[in-house]
Amino acid sequence: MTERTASVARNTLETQIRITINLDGTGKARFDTGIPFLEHMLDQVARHGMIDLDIECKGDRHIDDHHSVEDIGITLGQAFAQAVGDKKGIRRYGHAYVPLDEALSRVVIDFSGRPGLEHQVEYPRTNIGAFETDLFYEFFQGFVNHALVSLHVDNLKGRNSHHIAETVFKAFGRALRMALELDPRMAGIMPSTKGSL
Ligand SMILES: [Mn+2]
Repeated sequence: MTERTASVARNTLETQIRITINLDGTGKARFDTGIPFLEHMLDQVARHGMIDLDIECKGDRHIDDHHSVEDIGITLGQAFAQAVGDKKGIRRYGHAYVPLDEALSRVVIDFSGRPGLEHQVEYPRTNIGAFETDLFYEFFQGFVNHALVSLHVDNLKGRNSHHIAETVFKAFGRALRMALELDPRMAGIMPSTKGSL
């Protein structure tokens, strides 16, 4: 099997980011972003997606975390698009429901080649620690635009914002894992009657 890995560097005046991923990893993660709650969430994606993630970000965090979080989403999306290659043999669609105590979220993803985000998540708190919860939307929008996926993120239940976020990111990891898994019956076959994705 060809390696499904990617290394992407993205540099702007606002952020300098380097990301290496392996879609067929063991869930190993290394982060150096200065944004601990985002790292806690991306750790869930690595572990539950069985994807190796190495993410470094130096950003203009003296302003706030907005540029860094959005640009990590963008760069991660670019890395996924590169690593997934021509998409032959993948399951293409993935979904997961993940609970954590009272919280329950559902994520559905399609490696469709078209960007689309439906994000229905309301956080009771504006902040989780120092992290601003409205930045989760910016992360997913950046990811979707560059991974070229349709992504539906729905929180179904929850009271605690930390729990809600964690169910969203664990479900995102599980849905990615399902969608990117190679289906032995689809070996070498494009999972679309259009012939390309
Ligand atoms: Mn936690």
